[in-house]
Amino acid sequence: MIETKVSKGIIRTYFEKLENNLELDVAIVGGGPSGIVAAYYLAKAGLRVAQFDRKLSPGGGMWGGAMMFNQIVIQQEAMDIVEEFGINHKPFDEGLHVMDSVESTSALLYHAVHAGATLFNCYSVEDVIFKDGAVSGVVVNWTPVLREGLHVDPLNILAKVVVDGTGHDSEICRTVARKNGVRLDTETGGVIGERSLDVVSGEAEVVRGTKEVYPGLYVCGMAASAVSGTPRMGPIFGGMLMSGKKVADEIIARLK
Ligand code: 48F
Repeated sequence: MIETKVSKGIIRTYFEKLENNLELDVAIVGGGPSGIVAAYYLAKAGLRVAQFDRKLSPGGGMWGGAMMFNQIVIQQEAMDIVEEFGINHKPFDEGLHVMDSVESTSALLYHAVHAGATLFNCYSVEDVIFKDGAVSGVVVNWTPVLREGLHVDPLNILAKVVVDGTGHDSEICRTVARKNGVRLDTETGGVIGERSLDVVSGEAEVVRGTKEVYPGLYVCGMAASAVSGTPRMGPIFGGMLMSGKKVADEIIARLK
């Protein structure tokens, strides 16, 4: 019967997909622009990478442009990444380009999955696996389970490295520091917290702060700004794309 064939098709292939992603090279937490760019380059390099986003529609803060005006700005420095993803763009002012935020977000998502990254939406990463003094995977649960406050245990997924791409809250770095009493590679040893807006310094510092902050734990995007205490930058997205590429390059150099 076609009715149950549809159900079987979904159930069998979904659980096959989940089982194939229980032991990863890289687990990326957060499906914002920096994490998606990282997933794309990591998958393209042949690594087994899965990305987890708690929302139904990953893409983070890129869909809405600024104040829901669905355009974004990217500086010249990051345009090679925009070209790699085939996103339409228009020069706007010296060194600045504008693009449609919906086209941009969907292009990043499409190319990451098409390159071989697996995207799990509606998954919240509620903890990490912490073994022998290193971050070694993620602990995931359904977002609705956590929203409803249901007492349901999560599932465990091993990964050689974990990337915190959770945006402004840098949830994974906070959890690792708080639960395990360890020092991160920051000035204070903890998550310093994001500073107020400064576009030039924010864009430069987010890329600089993209690094391994604890054995097995990397940070990218706004989470990197929050962890190292550098300024936010608003709806200019070049730094996010470059941060995603940098974290991928560092992990590829380590794992390949
Ligand atoms: O914040 P977000 O878009 O990440 P980003 O790559 O980009 C930041 C920009 O969008 C913008 C900006 C730069 O111009 O200021 O804000 O740093 O997306 C983060 C994603 O992580 C998901 C969340 O749903 C969002 O889509 N996320 C956060 N915490 C968790 C999570 C978690 N614990 N488990 C799963 N997903």
